[in-house]
Amino acid sequence: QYAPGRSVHLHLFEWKWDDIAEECERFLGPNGFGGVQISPPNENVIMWRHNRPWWERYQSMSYKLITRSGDERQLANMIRRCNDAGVRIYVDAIINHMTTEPVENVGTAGSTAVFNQWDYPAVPYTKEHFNWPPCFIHPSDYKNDAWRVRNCELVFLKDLDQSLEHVRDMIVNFLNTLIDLGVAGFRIDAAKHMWPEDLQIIYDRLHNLNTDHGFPENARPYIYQEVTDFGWSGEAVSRDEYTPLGAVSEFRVGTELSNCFRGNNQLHWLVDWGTPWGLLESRDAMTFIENHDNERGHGGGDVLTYKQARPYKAAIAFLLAHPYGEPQLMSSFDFTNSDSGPPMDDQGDIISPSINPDGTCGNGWVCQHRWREIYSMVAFRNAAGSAGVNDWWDNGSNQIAFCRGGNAFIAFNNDSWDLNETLQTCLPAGRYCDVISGVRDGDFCSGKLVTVNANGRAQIYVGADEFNIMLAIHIGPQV
Ligand code: LM2
Repeated sequence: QYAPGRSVHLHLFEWKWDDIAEECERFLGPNGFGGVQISPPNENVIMWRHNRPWWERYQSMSYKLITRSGDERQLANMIRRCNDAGVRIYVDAIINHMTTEPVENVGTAGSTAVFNQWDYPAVPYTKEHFNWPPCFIHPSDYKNDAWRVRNCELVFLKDLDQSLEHVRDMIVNFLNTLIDLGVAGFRIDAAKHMWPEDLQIIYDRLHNLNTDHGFPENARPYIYQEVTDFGWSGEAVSRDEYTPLGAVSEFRVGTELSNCFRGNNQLHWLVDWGTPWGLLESRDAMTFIENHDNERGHGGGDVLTYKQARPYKAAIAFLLAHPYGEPQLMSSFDFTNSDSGPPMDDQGDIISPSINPDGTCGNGWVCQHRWREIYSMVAFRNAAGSAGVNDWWDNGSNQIAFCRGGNAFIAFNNDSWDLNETLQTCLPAGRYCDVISGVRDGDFCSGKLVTVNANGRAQIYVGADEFNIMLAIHIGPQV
């Protein structure tokens, strides 16, 4: 559901609605980003006991639209402003469960609950709306028992029974309220812990997207479901059970590309990146290097993050340069403790990111999306459009290059010796500015200049010890 010419979305993890609105207008819209995934907008339990961890937002108290990110008015305003800037909003939807916090008992909208009675009056949910009797998911269930994965509690969170009409109604009302406010779709949190047939009924009852926000008539929400399935032998719940309903988060992408760009698997094998690697069909796959969980070691998966910037940027560049999948980027706050929440003051209020003179973020925010190598590759993907991969070249080791139709060309060098070759770039003859090593300012290029001759060929150089391992050029607007 992107606006025309856009192709990448970005998780602005724990950002406030007012800050997202500003970021859409001043950066994301002008730089061609297609969408933003926001943190859960519904009321969660406040957990001072753990110093307000990021994960309190995965403990729903009600569907009231009030959180640390802002209230309903701010949410609505942000969605309007982002849509006007050409940037769609996708909501992280927590519909599998409710909070289980046993000590603290006040939510971000002021609601209370009686957890040991399964009583959430602000929804309302009572005991009969949960899977009963309660049971807990054991690690072995993920291999042996799909029923328990779906009907027992995920980390003791109170497990809703989505086969019940009342539960479906509450969830559908919540999601339709957001659609009417102008969102373009949903990340379905913990989808593997719910039955596909129940989710199908919920999805079928969702409204069409709001035409007042620029969506075409009869447009359906884009739904991507979080299903961790690494294809290890004997997963009880398979990603393939969810592809008939919507897209699925393809966790293998981050694992495989992290492995490649760490130097543990040769880049030339990427010549057949996609289903031959055991990945989902491209149209079913929501792809990413890291998400908010595995970035900090929650939920398994050993992936590259902003903390290993050089190989991380290369993995992101490949993710965005290759046509496989619907890519999502992560924008993080800096952390050392995997439980710590976003930058906040003594009241627990989130501190906004500041913007440094060079365009990067301060106040504890990493803002990978403002790193040149990353936002430049967003423009690259937009320029490449729907073209496939052509003119693949490799040296049989860790130097690779390919074109996207006649619009875009990229080369990577993950070997310990220089890449210095005359390669087919597929671009019209001309002088191009490498968008990885610099920016173009009028006629001036602050990075490498690449001269493409009448045959589309150019001398490509990526030294083994350079700051980045890739070089990228494309037609159309460069940033
Ligand atoms: C998800 N996808 O399926 C989210 O991506 C993930 O971030 C969520 O876990 C999880 N499912 C539930 O929505 C996070 C976090 C957990 C945390 C839960 C609930 O990774 O560590 O669990 O949110 O806040 C925490 C404690 C855990 C405790 C639980 C319940 O870490 O030890 O279990 O709360 O109190 C007793």
